[in-house]
Amino acid sequence: MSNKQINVGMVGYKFMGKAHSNAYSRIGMFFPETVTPVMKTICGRDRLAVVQAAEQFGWEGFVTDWKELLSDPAIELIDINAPSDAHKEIAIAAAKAGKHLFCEKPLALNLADSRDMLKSAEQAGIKHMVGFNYRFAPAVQLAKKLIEQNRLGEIYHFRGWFLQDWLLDPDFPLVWRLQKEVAGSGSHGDLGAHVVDLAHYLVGSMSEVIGMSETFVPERPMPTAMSGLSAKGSKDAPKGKVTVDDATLFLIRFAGGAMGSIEASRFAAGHRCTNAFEINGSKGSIRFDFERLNELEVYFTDDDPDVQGFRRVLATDPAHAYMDAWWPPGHTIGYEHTFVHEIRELMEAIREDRQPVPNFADGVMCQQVLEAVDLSIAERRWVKISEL
Ligand code: SOE
Repeated sequence: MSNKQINVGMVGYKFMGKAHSNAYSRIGMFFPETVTPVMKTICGRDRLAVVQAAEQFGWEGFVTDWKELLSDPAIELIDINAPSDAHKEIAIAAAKAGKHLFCEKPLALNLADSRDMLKSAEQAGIKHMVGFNYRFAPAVQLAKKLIEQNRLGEIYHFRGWFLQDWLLDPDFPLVWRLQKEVAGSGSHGDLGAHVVDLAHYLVGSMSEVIGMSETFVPERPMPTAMSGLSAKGSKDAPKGKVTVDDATLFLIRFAGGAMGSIEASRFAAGHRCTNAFEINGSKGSIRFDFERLNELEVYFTDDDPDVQGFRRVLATDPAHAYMDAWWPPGHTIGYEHTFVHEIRELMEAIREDRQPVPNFADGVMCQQVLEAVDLSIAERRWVKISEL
């Protein structure tokens, strides 16, 4: 059994609230050696909905005002997974109250806000983590290991794309993810942010970018209800303006010399959640597609010529990160496990008294790239990351 517990207060109870709740409740069972999160209090403004979520997800209590979480001395960690416009105020107040922080991505609506959040967290001396969960797929951990061990040699190319198609229907309602003042940006900040983080994690920092973006459907009917990625509305309802990008695509020069590209779209028919990358180096290549998240395809140039080709490594053996905690080899894991691993990293960081990775500094670095791309689009030129 773990010898330590930490009391959690969580703001948000929809898609990410459910994913995080599931992860908190799994840690003690599968990673008993680490700190165990205790699901104390969940917060949401809609009383009926939050009561239901508390019961369904297994939280001990609920509140309807996040400030109550901060004034409760028993709460040690605040988890923020409400829409992006709520992140900054809650995070800064929670840091001032001395609570550790776990915040969903994108960290804030813009770079300046994310820098303020990092500064407050550093001044308060608390632990801070940002929710880039895809790093925690064992196959992505394998990619990281192969690169660190120089088994791909010098890296020449990073090619990443995160494609969805849930906006194809022009009558799909104007949900919060399509409003700049609530979401910060569209596919770029929602999907592209994950790929930027993976590119940073695997290949390193970027020196300059140039991009293009498009909003294919500029107006949509107002919603009557929304939850997660689904929403209700009538096509005859009054319309509102979409104020974010539907798709964004950009080129990258990495500080280490590699070339890259990242594409994010919610209009890629047939792609439900294709978060994929390919990396080519002097000694080999790797490719990953989240829709097959247990696998990493690997190619080595020094394989014998008669067996050369991409091999499919099923990253489920105990040799792979986290897998000794789960099932016997070949018994695959899923999306929800990336959150369990992510929160396990946060628990380990608290246990070892170090910052978790990725933390708010990684969130800021990501936001800097997103904004550099926006600037390059506005000014139709290459933008150095150091300009921001
Ligand atoms: C919706 O586009 C979404 O759920 C994102 O918000 C997540 O960050 C991504 O993991 C999957 O798609």
